[in-house]
Amino acid sequence: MEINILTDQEAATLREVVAASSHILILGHKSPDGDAIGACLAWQQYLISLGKQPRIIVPDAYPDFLQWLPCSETILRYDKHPDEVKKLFSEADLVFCLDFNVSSRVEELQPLLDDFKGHKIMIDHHLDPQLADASLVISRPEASSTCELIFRVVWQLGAFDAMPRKFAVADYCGMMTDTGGFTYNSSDPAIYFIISQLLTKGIDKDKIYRNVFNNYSTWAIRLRGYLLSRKLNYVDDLHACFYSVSRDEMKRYHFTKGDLEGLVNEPLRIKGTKLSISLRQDTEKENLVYCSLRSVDDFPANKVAEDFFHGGGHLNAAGGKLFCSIDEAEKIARKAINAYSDLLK
Ligand SMILES: [Mn+2]
Repeated sequence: MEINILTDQEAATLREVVAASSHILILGHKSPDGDAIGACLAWQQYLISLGKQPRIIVPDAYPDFLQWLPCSETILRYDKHPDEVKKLFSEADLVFCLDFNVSSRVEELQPLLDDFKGHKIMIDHHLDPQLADASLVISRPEASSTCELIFRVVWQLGAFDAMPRKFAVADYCGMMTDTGGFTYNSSDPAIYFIISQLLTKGIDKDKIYRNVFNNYSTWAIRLRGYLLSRKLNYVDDLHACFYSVSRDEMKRYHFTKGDLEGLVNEPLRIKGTKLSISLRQDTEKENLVYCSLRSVDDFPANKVAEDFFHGGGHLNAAGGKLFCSIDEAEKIARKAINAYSDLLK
């Protein structure tokens, strides 16, 4: 089984740039998910093993269900500490961009990243990487997660034996969350070799699962139940559905970040479902709706996201945004489903 993914040239560049750098930043994307946070924390351990003192920076909050991760308290939020982050950027000589493919994915941090004159190295699994002036782009869209890539790189560089348990916890967490607990995009045998290696570090994978997936508040469970029970619009003959959640509804259920994570996958459990669309109003802006799409088999959720939701993504997992009311967004979702009726039937 092939674990190594870097060419000799790439491995050499990575080693050289890291060795020559003394102020290293690790950057995750806006609204960081388990893979982004896991990759940042795991990569931090790798760099620490080389004697570096990297800092992790993310644009904003990450969900409650990741806050138990070892060393997560070292993650610096730009929205809370803008001056400290600007100072770190001004001193840095190397920035790692993990789990995102374009600088716009760090949103308010984009100017700092774009203007950064030191080395930039991207490690990511999204399609179409675009990073101007990057010293190295390790882009593998076929990988299940960035955490899978982090493992492969660390393994190839011969550093895995030296990795502590917390490397394995963070890395496993990211691989697990990006595959829905190894229920999609997870048939590559190498994934299970990697897990077997991570387990040798003494991680409790069942506990990691519970920490992440069984961590809801009572309000969150009630909100999820309410949406499935009262808000799901299922188009029977097209095996497709959508639901929306408004600001007022989120307020009523004391919504906090992460409460609706993954809910868009739930309707796929209805027999025969091919497409599920979630529409979530922004908690502040009236005319901003976040859209999330999930599909199965070869139905292209990313095409629907491109055509109707100003977005894109993977074949079976895509997202986008609408700049309209939540009612208007529902109409657009219905229109999108009808437009794809030939493929959905
Ligand atoms: Mn990812």
